[in-house]
Amino acid sequence: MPMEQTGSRETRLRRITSRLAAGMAAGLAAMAAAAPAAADVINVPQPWQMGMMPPHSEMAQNMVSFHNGLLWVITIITVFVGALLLICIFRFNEKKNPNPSRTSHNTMLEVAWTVIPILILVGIAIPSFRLLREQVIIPEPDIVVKVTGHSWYWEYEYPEDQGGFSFISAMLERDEAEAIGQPYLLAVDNEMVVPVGANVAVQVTAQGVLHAFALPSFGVKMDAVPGRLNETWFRAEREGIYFGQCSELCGAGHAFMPIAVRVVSEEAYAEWLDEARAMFASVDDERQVAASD
Ligand SMILES: [Cu+2]
Repeated sequence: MPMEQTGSRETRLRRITSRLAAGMAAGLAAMAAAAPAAADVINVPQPWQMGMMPPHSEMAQNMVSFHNGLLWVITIITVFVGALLLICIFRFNEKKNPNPSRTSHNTMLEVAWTVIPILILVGIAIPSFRLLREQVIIPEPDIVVKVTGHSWYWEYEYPEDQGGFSFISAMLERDEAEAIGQPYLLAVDNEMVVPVGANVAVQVTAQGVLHAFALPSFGVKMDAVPGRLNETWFRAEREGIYFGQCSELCGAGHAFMPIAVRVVSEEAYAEWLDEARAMFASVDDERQVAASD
């Protein structure tokens, strides 16, 4: 009996070990297969993540620093006001302080509680307006891309001098996204492609309903309004694939119109332009048929 038990335990162990080894081998193979695409992906959301998405442009970096600085200001003010309230409640309640002071004016104090908040607000306003200026005043663009929000997908248009084509970018289904090692609900079939280190001016509009073009890694969020052309810009500092989402509650497909930007080297961009020109120049008619379905 004990022999038999040992025997079966050994068999079981061996079976588990071999299964584990096979599983690990399969896992490694899957990782190796997924690695090339997955390695390009930057800033994939993780469960229970907190704070801002890691910045990957100077603008986004400045925005995150400003946000973190403000958090300190807010915290100090809240703690200070909270402490004053607690002192009032515990030190000056009716029991502890039955004969309250009759003072109704104190010029110094009144000047102080007016001037100090003004100084704090001006201190916040200066870096805030500097940041707004950086966003609003678009530097000399190296490339221009027109982005149109549709219900519910994005369309990217590269003007005549850069390619003269447009294409539709639609979300991939779960199995398609997994097959290329990209996150479902963010991966798309045709990414917007831009060269690294270039000033990219983005013209944003929409057809039908409001959308918003948002790319947190680059500090970009711009309303896409039908009949209006808004403009924003970004400069990506690192190659890779970046994701964003429509940030205007636009309807039933709002969660299913992700934004994906592939940042590549100058040479790779030139190559892509050639390929894209050949590929998308001829699909215009097909697309119109598909869109009217
Ligand atoms: Cu939308």
